[in-house]
Amino acid sequence: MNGVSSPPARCVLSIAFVAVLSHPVWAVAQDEVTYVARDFTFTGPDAIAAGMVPVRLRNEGRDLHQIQFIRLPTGKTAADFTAQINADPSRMPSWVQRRGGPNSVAPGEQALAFIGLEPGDYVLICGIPDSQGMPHVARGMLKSVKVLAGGARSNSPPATDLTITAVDFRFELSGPITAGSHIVRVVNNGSQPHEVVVVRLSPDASADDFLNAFRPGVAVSPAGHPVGGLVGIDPGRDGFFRMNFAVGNYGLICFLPDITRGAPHFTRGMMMDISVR
Ligand SMILES: [Cu+2]
Repeated sequence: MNGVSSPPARCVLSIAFVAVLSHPVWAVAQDEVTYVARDFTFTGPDAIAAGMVPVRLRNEGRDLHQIQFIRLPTGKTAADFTAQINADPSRMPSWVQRRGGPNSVAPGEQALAFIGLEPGDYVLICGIPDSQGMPHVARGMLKSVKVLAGGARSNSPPATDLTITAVDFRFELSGPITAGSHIVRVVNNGSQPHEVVVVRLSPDASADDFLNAFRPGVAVSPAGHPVGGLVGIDPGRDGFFRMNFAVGNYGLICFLPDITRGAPHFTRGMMMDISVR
């Protein structure tokens, strides 16, 4: 620009400089992102580069926690989301776009999920109920995050050797699960959002026993305890979670509410007993 030293150009430059300084400075996470859950907050990056994002959740609280990534559609804000949750904590706004996340992480534990995030405005929430049945998001467990285009992150999915397919209303496995660490792909081929909660069952207990013994806010029952999984994804989407399976019995459960009836999907049969060898 050959007019840099002329007064009008200098004026333009200084306005631009002020605009940059007054804009929030994002540290955009390009690699694995880690969020810490406490009762009842999330701390972690405010901005993430778009692509296939490895998301780690470290639970430093005393209750089970998850991160549900929710993409806000154009025209909706985190304040709109909060207003609707405050008005009716029992259901999510119909316009949320569920993008998954690490599920059901016990106190002192951590978990890793891989989810595809396109650019946009998001809220991270925990939908797990407290002992009064109130989802943690209604107690303030929500964080606004921006996903930004133009980063160096790839869209390549992680290598996986096991797929759980969710349909309305059951799970299908691509094959038997062997003991050891796996990256599990979850595909939603249904018409509603679905999640996978993995439960480590006590010897001789079934997923049904776990659900009969389940009480909100109590992570461990005589029948078993949740050990991970993938939070809700919309129909047609997939996501991944890492799980170290031991020999024994596990249950897969979807707790998401039916879109019309409101009852959890497991009441319509969306649970599965599996045996790891
Ligand atoms: Cu479901």
